[in-house]
Amino acid sequence: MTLTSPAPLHSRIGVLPGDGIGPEVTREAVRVLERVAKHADLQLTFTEGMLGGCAIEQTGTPLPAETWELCKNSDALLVGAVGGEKWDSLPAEKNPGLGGLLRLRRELDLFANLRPGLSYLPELSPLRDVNIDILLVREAVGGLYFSPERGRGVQDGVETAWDTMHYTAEQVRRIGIVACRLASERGGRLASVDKANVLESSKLWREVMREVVADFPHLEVEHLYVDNCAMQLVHRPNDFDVIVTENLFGDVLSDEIAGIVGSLGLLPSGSLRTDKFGLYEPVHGAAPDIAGLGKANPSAAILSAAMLLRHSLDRPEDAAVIEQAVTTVLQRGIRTADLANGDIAPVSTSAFGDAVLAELDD
Ligand code: GGG
Repeated sequence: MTLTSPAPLHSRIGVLPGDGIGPEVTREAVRVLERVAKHADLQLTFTEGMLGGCAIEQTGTPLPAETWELCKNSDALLVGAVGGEKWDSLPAEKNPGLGGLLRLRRELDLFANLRPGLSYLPELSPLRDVNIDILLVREAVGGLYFSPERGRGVQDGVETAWDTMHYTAEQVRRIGIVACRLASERGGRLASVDKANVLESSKLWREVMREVVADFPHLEVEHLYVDNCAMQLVHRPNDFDVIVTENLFGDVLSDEIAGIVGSLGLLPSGSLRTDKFGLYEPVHGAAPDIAGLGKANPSAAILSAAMLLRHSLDRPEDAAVIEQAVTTVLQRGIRTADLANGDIAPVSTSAFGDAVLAELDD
């Protein structure tokens, strides 16, 4: 995303660690930011707030008023993960995801969710000859996740539940423009993904995307159905550069990209709007089954912190230093449990963070 004004000397980072493994991976990301700030003479203040299930336990709501205040008074947000089985059956507004994280994205209008999938170490991929550098641009405040009509009930005597995929032309246009600009700054290739042979919302998506790409004639553009895209990603992953798609399709395809890269623990994300403010979080969820065991891979959280520096604080060089440190640590064979194999004993979440800090000090 193009930045227009210089970064302030002092930046306020709101930290919302959330649930499950969220706190342990966020801790490593904050340590890395503190270290970079020290080396780069950057003033960062970190203020912690509650989001998700932990907030429900303490205050009865997933997004308490104090967290809102913190978000409004921050230059960028660093989020861990939210959710857990315990809260899954709560109604939408009380749910850690919909009532917490997704509400935050929606009300802050963070419509452009950037999910970079990079082969930091090609040998980690389960596929052969893979070296991908894909940027998935996910529309993040519309679609099925935010159905104006959703519900559950008995209709004609039958238990029924329904969600509706809803998009305005303007919602498609603005994410399309972001994706075209990013593709122009990168490899010049764009795949727009929909299901225009079936869904009305996708027919609109394709029509609007055709108009948007007409203003970027230098781009090589393909329009793909989401099922075909899922297959092509496995078949010819190296051919993709920027992929733009709607909310749910983007969530599914980014997990597929994580699988191609080698682990969900390697995919960071940033949710942006048209100013510099952004929310940065790993693509992975709260993983309650491994919470507190020191098994979580903090790479995605650390790489999200790098995205924060690049997109919200206008510090691309510092971001690149972090990305290089994570790559070097992985290359040196230091791996958390998700990436270790028979030959490599896994290190803990904090030991991986220590190794990244050591690289930053080098
Ligand atoms: N860090 C990502 C996270 O916490 N995910 C849980 C969640 O509710 N995600 C919704 C989504 O991004 O689709």
